[in-house]
Order: sequence, then structure tokens, then C-alpha cells
Amino acid sequence: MIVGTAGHIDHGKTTLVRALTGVETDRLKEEKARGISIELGYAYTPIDPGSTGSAAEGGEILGFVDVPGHERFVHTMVAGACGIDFALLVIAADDGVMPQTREHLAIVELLGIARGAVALTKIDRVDAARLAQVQAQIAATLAPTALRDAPVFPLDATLPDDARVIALRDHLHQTAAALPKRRDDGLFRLAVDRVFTLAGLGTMVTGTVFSGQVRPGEALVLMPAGRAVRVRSIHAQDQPATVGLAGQRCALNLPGIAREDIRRGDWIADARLPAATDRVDVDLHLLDDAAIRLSQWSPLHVHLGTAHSIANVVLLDQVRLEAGQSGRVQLVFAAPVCAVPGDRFIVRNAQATRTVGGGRVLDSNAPARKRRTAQRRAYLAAVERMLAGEGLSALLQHAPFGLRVSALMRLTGQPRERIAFPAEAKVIDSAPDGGGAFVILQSHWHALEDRIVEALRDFQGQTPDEPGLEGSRLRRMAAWELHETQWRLLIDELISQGRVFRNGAWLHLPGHAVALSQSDKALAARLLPLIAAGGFDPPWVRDLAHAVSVAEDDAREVLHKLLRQGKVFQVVPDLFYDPQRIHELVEVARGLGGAKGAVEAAAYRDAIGVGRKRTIQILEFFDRLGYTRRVRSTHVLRPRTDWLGDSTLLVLPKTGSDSVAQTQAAR
Ligand SMILES: Nc1nc2c(ncn2[C@@H]2O[C@H](COP(=O)(O)OP(=O)(O)O)[C@@H](O)[C@H]2O)c(=O)[nH]1
Ligand SMILES: [Mg+2]
Repeated sequence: MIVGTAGHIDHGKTTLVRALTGVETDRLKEEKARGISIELGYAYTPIDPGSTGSAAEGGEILGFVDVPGHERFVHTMVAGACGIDFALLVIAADDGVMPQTREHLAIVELLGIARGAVALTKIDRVDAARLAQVQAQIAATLAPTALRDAPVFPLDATLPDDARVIALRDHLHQTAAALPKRRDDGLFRLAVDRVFTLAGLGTMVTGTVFSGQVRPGEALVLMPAGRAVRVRSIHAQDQPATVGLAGQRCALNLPGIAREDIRRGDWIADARLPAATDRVDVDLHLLDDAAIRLSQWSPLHVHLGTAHSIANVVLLDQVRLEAGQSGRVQLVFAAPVCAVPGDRFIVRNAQATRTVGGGRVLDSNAPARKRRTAQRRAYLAAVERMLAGEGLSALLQHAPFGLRVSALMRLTGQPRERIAFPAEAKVIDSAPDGGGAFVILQSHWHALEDRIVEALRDFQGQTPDEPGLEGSRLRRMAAWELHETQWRLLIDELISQGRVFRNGAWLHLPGHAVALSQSDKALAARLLPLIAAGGFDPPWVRDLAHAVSVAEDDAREVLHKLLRQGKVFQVVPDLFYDPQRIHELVEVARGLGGAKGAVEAAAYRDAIGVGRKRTIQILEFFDRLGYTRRVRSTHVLRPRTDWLGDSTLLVLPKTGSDSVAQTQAAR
């Protein structure tokens, strides 16, 4: 357990920690000279089994974070309080409740810390009447807070051996021994609060482990910088350790990175967890006495974990947020931060003179646009339900294209094996092409299937002469957000169910294929070689008909049937190409495109040796099929994975007779 002090300056926090642990936490020269705490102080003491009966396990350590009380160091107090389990609110009997008593109490509450006790110090300086008065004041102050039932320990903090100090000490040790263990099966995350170097070891960081576990030798990342780090050794609760667990304060030795490259506010985290972001959607509550009104783009100081950053507010639900109100807000940070849904934060006013509120992170990767749509609201509501322990169903309900497992890990802070997928979800494991595992509700999966069939039906209704829809176009029409891997799986399923048929590059519905009569076949056998022999510049229908001495309409009709069968491509009306030639044309474009895949018409014309007009027609045909897309004067090749994948004739491997396309064609 980690106990954090809280309370007004000079009320005896540091003195009390010394009395409870024997450790002097004011160690800086300046702290000693001025007699005030400036930095966070840390003290550790073994949990005393004698005081706790049977509950304590041997070797458990109680940690203390002693915070400064001065109003100028509230930002330091917040950094210290962010990982604590238990608040020790220190109030001096002579002063009673003072401004930072209230401010620290508000911070503790906003951080969601519900365990605590009050140390009523300096009772040696007051009479019984004053003591009773202060006790009444404390009761009134705590009444509306989560600490309303916290026990109050009147004591003289300068007397470590006094029975009243020992009573508090026993209470802390008993609470620690009875504290349920923090779940430590999440993805590892430590909020850095100190960085220093040790001779012979190099860079050390300390902080509270928010979740997960860490072991020596592990590779982690420094966030938000995104730098890889490796843990050489660990101290947990001030003891050398082979593992550091959630809820413990740990020191990590990180060789290979300079002290200057790490700061308080950074995270050391599992690589699967964090994404640096400058937009975070949150629930924000303003304190009753905030004395502030937020409107669009109001600046705030935000304390998230141990980080302190400036952010501007975008109100998502209202035009103003008044003191005492709560609302949904996007925080737009001046510099990248990291957060996990459910993380608590504190906000202070623009002058950083007053704590005005706090709240909870909902989406740590919030969009800059369309942030107020019904869809966004529904998504954030679904995150709230997840945070309330209702599982992932609501989130998946609002993801018609499903969610990546990697995204769910960031949302839940859990590794894949700990994520409880709802029974009605379909989990699709990562494909060899690295698509990444993915989860979608069965009902959404079926809806996508229906949408694909619907799109094909519409298309075929409008253009009965076309062989069907090219996969890439169909995907853009019906399932634009779906990843390649899932798209292919979906199509394969539809094909295996017999709801969709594949014909070369085209997908079509059953019954759309055409059959050739004997005479059609005979004519096709004469036309196809002429088209193939035409290379990159095959004859027009009129010339083909003439060459084989048939009527132009007869040739055209057979060629349209061949088109529907995928045996030819129609680049412009009445101009048909052999599939192998199209494949070669794509390869030439690919060769010209270079790293960016951008093809200039003039260079392409020179490479394929046809006229300028035909070159443009071919490139426009590629655009239409989705192999390229027009970007100003060039045509940029889409990555192959955006095409129908390995099922199109056009992604035929350059050599080899056992190509996928031929296998497809043989089906
Ligand atoms: N008489 C008396 N003095 C105390 C008591 N607790 C703290 N002090 C004194 O009050 C001063 C401020 O204490 P300190 O622990 O630095 O306060 P902090 O600012 O809350 O950390 C010091 O001179 C302490 O010796 C107490 O219970 N009785
Ligand atoms: Mg102090």
C-alpha cells in the first residue's frame, strides 16, 4: 500500500511521516534551510505483523509519499498523489482547515482515492475547547466527500513513541495488510516521478506502477517519446526485486538512455499499450468553488498521471461549463500525452493558482473532426459502459467494421489473453500478411455480407453487360473500413456459401455468368488470338469483325459475353484487351512508379510504345478498376493489398505456372 500525505503547509506532514517511519523526507538543502517540503519525499517501512494479527504477509512494505503543502507546489502534490492508495490528510489543531487542506482534499477526491484517515496534529498546542471546535470543522468538511467516514487521529506528531501516534501507525499497517491486492495482470505502466543517475548503474527512474508487472531484462517503451528502453534491475518498495507489481513504487535501472531524455510525467510502458496523443475526450467536473467558467478553447493546466501539460478545452455537449457542472470535453494538448480510458486527472485554472476540477479519460485517441456526431457520442457512452464493468459488447455494437485487438488492448489496458470477448463476437486471428487480430459482432459480420450482396445486385442491375464488380471497387462501396485480411475472409465465406461467385478480377452474384453457345465459342476462338496478338494496341471491334468476316454486332456480342466471363478487359467501349497484356501493362507501370508508385503519362507512353491518347485511356481504366488513383498529373499505384488481393489476374506473380490466378481461372 502507498500512503500519500495531504494538507496545508506547516501542519506536520513531514514530521508525521518521520514519526511513523523514522525517515526524514525533507532532504534537499533548500528544504532543510527553509523548513518546508519542496519535492516529493519517499519513506518505506516493513508492514508490522505484530500490529495486524494474521493478515500481513512477511516482507510486505508500506510506502509513503510525502507531498509539499505550499500553494505554489500543488502541481508536485498532484504528481505525488496520482498513484496512492490511501490519503493521510494532515490538519493542525491550531490552524484548523486551511486553503490547501481543502484543495488537497478535492484533489484526492477527484483522483478517486476513497481510502484515508485524518491526522489532527499539534494537539499539544491547543486546549480542549479548540480541539472540539476543530473536530467539528473537520467533520463538516469531510461530510460531503468520499472520506466522510475516515477516522480522525488527534496526536502530537513530534512524539513518535506516543500512544496516539502508534494508534495511527497501527491503523495504517492494518489497512495495508487488509488491502485487496491490486490487479497486476494488465499491461505494464509506470508513471515516472523522478529521474536520476547512479554511479556505475546509469539512469534510474522511479514511480508508481499503475498496472501490470515488470521484470529485469524486459523491453519497454518510454512514452510519449516512443523510445525503446530495457530494464536492467528493479527495486520495488525500496528493496531489490525480481518483479515490480501494480501498486508498488518501483525504481527501474534503464541503461542506454540518458537522464536528460526522461522527465517526470513520462511513462515507462508495455509497447502494446500507449499511443501518444494530443487529443483526449474526457468527462470533466468543475468544483463548486472553481470560480471559473469554461467556454470553447479555454486554457487549463492538466495533471494526468505525473504529467503536467497545458490544454485547451473543446466542449462537446454544451457551450459553457460553469462551476459545479460536469460535461463531456475534448482536451487539446499543446504537447503529446499518454492516457488509458479510466485514468483520472486534475485541472487547474489558466494561472495555475487554483484547482478547478478533474475527471476521467474516455478516449485517449480522440479525433479532431466529427467529434460531436451521434456516432461519437454512442462510442463514448460505450467506453463508459466498459469502464463501469459491463464488458465490450456496447463498444463492439458501435463498431460496424469491428475493432482491432490491438485497439482493444489500448482501450482496456489488458493483454489479449485477458480480454473477455463477448460470446456473440467473432474473433479473427491475425493473418500471415500482418493484418492483426480483429473482433466483430456476428450480427455486424452478417450485415457486411448482406451489404456486399446488395451492392453487387445494384451494380448488376444497372450494368448487366459488365462481368461484375472488381473486388477493390466493391470493397470501397460496401466495406470501406474493413482491413484487407477481413475483407478477403468475408469474400471467401460468401463464395463458399455460394452467395457470391468469383470470375478472375470480378465478383458477381450466382446466375450472372453467361454461357457461350457452340457458335459463340467458335467465334471467340478466332477473335481471342487476334486480341492477344495486338499486344498493347489491339484492334477495335470493327477491325476484328472485318478480319474474321463477321458482322460487327456479332463480334461485339461475343466479346461482351467474354467480358462477363473475365476472358477479356474492355479499356474503352469496343476496345478489348487480353488479360495477360493488362497484367504486363500493370507491371510496366509498377516498374516506372518507383518508391512512391507515381506514374507520369508521358513516361508511361514512352515505356509501352502506344499513342498518347491510348496511354491516357489505359491509365484511366486502371483508375476505374482501382489499381491506381489520380493524384494531380500522375496516377499513383495503390498497394497490392488494396486490390482484391491474390485473387485478381492482375496480381499474378511475374513467373511460375502455378499462379493463384491460374488456379482461380481453373475453378
Ligand atoms: N508542537 C507540535 N509541533 C509540530 C507538530 N507537528 C509538526 N510540528 C512542527 O510544525 C512545523 C512544520 O512541520 P512540517 O512537518 O514541516 O509540516 P509540513 O509542511 O506539513 O510538512 C515543524 O516545526 C514541526 O516540528 C505537532 O504535532 N506538535
Ligand atoms: Mg513537509
